[in-house]
Amino acid sequence: MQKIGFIFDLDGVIVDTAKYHYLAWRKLANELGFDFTKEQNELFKGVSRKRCLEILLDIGNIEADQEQFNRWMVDKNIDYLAYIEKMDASEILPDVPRVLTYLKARKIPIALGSASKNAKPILEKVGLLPYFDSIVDGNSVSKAKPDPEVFLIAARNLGVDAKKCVVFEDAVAGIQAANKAGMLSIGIGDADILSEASHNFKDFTEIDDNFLEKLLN
Ligand code: B16
Ligand code: MG
Repeated sequence: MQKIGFIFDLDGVIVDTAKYHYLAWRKLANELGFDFTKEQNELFKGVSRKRCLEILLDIGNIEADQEQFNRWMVDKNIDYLAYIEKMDASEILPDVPRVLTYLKARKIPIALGSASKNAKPILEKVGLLPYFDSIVDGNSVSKAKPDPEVFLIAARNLGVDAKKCVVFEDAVAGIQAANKAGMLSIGIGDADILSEASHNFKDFTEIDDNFLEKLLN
């Protein structure tokens, strides 16, 4: 039987860092003289930092040269880092450790496939780093989701055929990336928004051992 690999997105799947991204982007928007709503923040899920700033500046109708653009990217990240500095295990989303422990006990290779350049320090902060055999994040990819690159690199690092990988994702772009990679996509969150996923769950509390067992077989 061919080996199976599991790939987890980070923000919105393992931890809810979207709220911290939101606060940091809203601060920048306010400094630039406009508001940034929680609804608008939905557009930022799974999207690279650079693309987020482009969308934010579009919302505020603001133009910037490259130097200014880069400075705002740095400013936003400094504010975001101040939030994640205070993170601990209490911020892990429900039942994520149960699923990771289940897979680890069966020696299933596990990777992270995230757009974030801050993925490793976040996993360290919440104490989940030891579960991961490979971390593929915003520092390791040249193309953002919905391009499948992040998940294909993760599969290669795990030594698992892409078609034998299962991906947990909370963003539409992430589900599309997993589908393009030929992997089994599992949407975590709103099933109407993530309708392109092969399976949908509100969160990991809905994923029981029977379902995991079926995936492994
Ligand atoms: P950073 P994921 C994504 O992480 C977030 O969903 C997205 O909102 C964020 O802009 C992106 O990471 C980049 O994050 O600024 O930390 O590099 O969902 O792919 O784990
Ligand atoms: Mg995400």
